[in-house]
Amino acid sequence: MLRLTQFLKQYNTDTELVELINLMMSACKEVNAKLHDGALAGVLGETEQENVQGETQKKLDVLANDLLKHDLDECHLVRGLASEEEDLPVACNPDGRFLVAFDPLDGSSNIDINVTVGTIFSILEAPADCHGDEEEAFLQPGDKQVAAGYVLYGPSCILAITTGKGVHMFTLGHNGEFYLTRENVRVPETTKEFAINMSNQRFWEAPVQRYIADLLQGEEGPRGKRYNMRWIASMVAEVHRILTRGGVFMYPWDNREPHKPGKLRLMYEGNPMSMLIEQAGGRSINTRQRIMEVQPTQIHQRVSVVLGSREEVDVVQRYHEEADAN
Ligand code: AHM
Ligand code: MG
Repeated sequence: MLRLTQFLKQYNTDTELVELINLMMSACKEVNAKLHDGALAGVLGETEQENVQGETQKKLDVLANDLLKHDLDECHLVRGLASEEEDLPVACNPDGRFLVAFDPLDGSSNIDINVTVGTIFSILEAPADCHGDEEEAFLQPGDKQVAAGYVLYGPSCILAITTGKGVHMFTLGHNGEFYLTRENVRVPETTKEFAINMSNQRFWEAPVQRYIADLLQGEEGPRGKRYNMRWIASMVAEVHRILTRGGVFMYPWDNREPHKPGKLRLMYEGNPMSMLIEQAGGRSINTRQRIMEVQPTQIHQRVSVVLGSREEVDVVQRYHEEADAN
């Protein structure tokens, strides 16, 4: 079986990028160990703090953030980092070549119930003259990412990664090594499975209402097939399912907080997941445009997300274009 480093070298991956990915994986292995110990390590439950986005932080959100931040800060390759749990970007090494944006523990509402969570990361080249703590340095469209991936902490601990040459998956063995378990993952072009938080239905825009209503009609509706639904409330787990057996995942804008484009964050959720999905042959849009073409304006900015099997994302886009044309 091929180890992560051997595999990346075979793909002629930039040696500095290999070093950075390995370093991030050592932090993620520590997060995985803490999650496994759970209540034994006293790491479940909430802190008294809120993050910049007004969300109460779980103890493990903070712990995962601290582990990643510490390791990245010590790495000579990292100029700066941005995290869901940090108000502002943090400068690391002045000579570092890369910027790393990450969500240390995505889906953290699932921690206390022992359901899958994950770390999502996006790697960018640092602009020539930045120190690493300027927001503008990070505000590059997703198309500029040099690598993106997630580590899923579930029944198995799995890394899904792309450096722009397809998507590959590695499973963490007992010996602490990631081994290649799926090469060149492809998202099936068609699907009969969708994922959306249905409890927000009354807040959605008309085209989303219409699209989901049509799916729910099954073989008697315009789509002519019966759909299944899943909602894990952990984007990492949903994207992993879609990379494995197809599907469509949606977290669209809704009018609960109308001034925000959605719940999910562009820089460390939308962009890295879009790169993985597109590299696996799927599509990822903000209902009207490719997410990776969106020009970011703020490090914590939100984005509407529709991603997954090509045919299904095309249909969602068409419903929106038809609504816009009327
Ligand atoms: P988080 O980064 O604070 O965990 O929030 C992101 C998560 C996603 O993983 C998931 O898709 C979504 O929030 C679930 O939202 P909801 O609580 O509406 O089901
Ligand atoms: Mg998140």
